[in-house]
Amino acid sequence: MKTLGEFIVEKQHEFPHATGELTALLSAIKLGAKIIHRDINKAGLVDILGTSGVSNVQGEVQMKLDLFANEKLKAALKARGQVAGIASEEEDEIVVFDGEGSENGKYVVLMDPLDGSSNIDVNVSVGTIFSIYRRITPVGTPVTEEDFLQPGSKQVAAGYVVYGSSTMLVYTTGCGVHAFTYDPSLGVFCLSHESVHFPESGQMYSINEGNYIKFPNGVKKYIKYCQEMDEATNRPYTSRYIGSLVSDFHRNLLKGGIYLYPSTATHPEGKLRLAYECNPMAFLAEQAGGKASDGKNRILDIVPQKLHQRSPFFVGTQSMVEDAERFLRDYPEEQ
Ligand code: AHM
Ligand code: MG
Repeated sequence: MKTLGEFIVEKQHEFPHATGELTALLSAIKLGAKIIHRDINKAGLVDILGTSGVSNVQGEVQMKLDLFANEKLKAALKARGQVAGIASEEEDEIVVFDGEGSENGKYVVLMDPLDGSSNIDVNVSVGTIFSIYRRITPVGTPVTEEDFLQPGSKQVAAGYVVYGSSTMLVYTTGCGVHAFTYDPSLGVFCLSHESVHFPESGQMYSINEGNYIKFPNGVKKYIKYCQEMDEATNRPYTSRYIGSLVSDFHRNLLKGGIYLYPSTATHPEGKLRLAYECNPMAFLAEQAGGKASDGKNRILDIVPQKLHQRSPFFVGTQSMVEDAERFLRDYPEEQ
């Protein structure tokens, strides 16, 4: 049995100038994940379910557990000196860490502390998503928004924790994707899936079909394609949608499939946030032999203009994402 801590230290040699700082940073995330795991598992027993009564910058009601997860992760990251600041789906602005030498941290972390929050109260899987960049501004000075508006291709590491039937942490540092299952009795994440790869082909599509009427033409046609009978391509595909990006992505990664959150008539930019959701998932997808796109462009090439920027999102098995892109090209909007 190999623990996450052991595995990360072992992998350090893949980075010729490694100083151990990224290792320490990942272990802060690991600690945050354990705390969130513990509290999610007793959420029904303590007064932590339900809404907090406040909204985040995007006007969405924040659940108490969202805020809790945000605070715990922030504290874990601040306690080590490697992180100079964070940006979070739950914070309006970037959070610049000050004091205790934080300005000497080389890294910034962008995170969605608890994604899929509408699922919390009904005991359905949720997840934590994180994305790590090397800062652009000089070490020793406070970080600025510029450090957080880097394209996803600059990520140093990214990953997620899925709090499902078991809790798993999945991460990449650009050398493959590795998954660790949490053993609560030991309090450690154990390596369970090394070098995870999307299967060559997939048979699952994940999309909120309730929004069908609002989808672009190409997406409507692609959904119909998924539902058609065709022996050669094993269609019709199976539809699976949890409404929790981390869980939907995780299932598709292991079984083969595509997750789609396109633009809609009411949300032309889609729903998911480029920095907190799309970029980390795109980095993982590519590292696992998959693909991530906004329908036209590679997600990791998009240069963000705003912190909370949204993007249409198509991610999963490479051939399936390419099919979806083709449908978007072939069936443009009627003028
Ligand atoms: P959140 O960050 O507010 O939780 O929203 C993101 C979630 C994703 O996890 C999920 O895939 C999607 O929103 C579901 O949206 P919808 O309910 O519109 O299908
Ligand atoms: Mg989210």
